[in-house]
Amino acid sequence: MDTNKSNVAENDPQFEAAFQKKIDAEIKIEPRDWMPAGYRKTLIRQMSQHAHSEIVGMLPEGNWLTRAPSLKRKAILMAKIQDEGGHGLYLYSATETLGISRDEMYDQLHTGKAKYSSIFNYPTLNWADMGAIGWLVDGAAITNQIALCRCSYGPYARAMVKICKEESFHQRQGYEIMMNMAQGTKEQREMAQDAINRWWWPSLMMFGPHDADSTRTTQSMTWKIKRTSNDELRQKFVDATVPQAHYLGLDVPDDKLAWNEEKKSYDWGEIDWDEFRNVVAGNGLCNRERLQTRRDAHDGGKWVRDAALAYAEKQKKRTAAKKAA
Ligand code: FAQ
Repeated sequence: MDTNKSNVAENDPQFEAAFQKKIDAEIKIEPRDWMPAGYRKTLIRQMSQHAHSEIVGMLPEGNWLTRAPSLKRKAILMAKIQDEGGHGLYLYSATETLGISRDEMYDQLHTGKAKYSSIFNYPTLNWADMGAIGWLVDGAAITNQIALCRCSYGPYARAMVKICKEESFHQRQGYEIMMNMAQGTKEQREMAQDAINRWWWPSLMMFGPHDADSTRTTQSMTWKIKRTSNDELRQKFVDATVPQAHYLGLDVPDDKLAWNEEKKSYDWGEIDWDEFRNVVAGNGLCNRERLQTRRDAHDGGKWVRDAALAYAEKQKKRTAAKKAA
């Protein structure tokens, strides 16, 4: 059946079966293809949340631009933050292909209706936090996003390929900051340890609830939006990252962490799920501040958007007048 039609009801069972067949055959779904209402809704939710995470994620690092310890570090940090803004823009554009406008998405973010990653509600207290964010937060993001490169929705999957390449640079620059600090003075080593102490558990929370508590995973995996479950990705991240911490000579803040020779992976402790739920519900250390900063930036940028729109309108009229002449 040709599912390349958009004029059929979004809950047509015959089309739904053909749609799933397409997914099972690893054929990408494109914006003009027929898709079930639930698939569209799930994608809009996940992709817009992801876009919001990218732009809110600029804030904790932006906080350190004026205090970077050297010109080189400042230039690298500035480039990284700009990359994150760019990721947000690809993702908003990709989400718009599903029929929601950017204004609606911004509105959902600014009114607190939409979520963004819990990790960005933690404060950045010392310079080593820039290292820990690059190493751990971008590291966790890549672990998740590599799987999303094979998402069944074409525009999301393609955006992820480019984003992962940039995130990989971000992860390395973060690790390099940590390496420098771990090999530095006693105070610098202490700052590096303090940063890992504070960022380790929140980074593990980025992968979401346990599979058994995840309301979305089963359906999202059937639709191949997600390829790997939250717990599997989290374990992958732990297994890759613990040896990196040991190489730095830093401790991972988990008493239960132990190599399991049989499983060939690490056993580790339990996330504080009350803290996770609290932060996701909007009550973390920085939730209110982050949202207010976003709202202020949006309001402050209104004159730029108005000017760009006025210019585009003028150009449109000029082109039409040229064509008519
Ligand atoms: N924080 O059933 P599940 C970066 C929500 S940043 C907040 O497991 P799902 C840039 C979840 O949305 C990384 N909310 O849901 C950067 C759902 O809520 P809903 C950005 C969370 O969707 C780096 C509910 O809990 N990456 O790269 C969190 O199947 C460094 C139930 O959960 C993404 O956003 C959380 N941690 O799986 C910038 C990845 N976890 O909608 C600066 C894209 C769960 O039902 C510096 N997203 N929730 O109300 C995903 O892969 C998925 O949405 C998961 C959750 C894995 C986050």
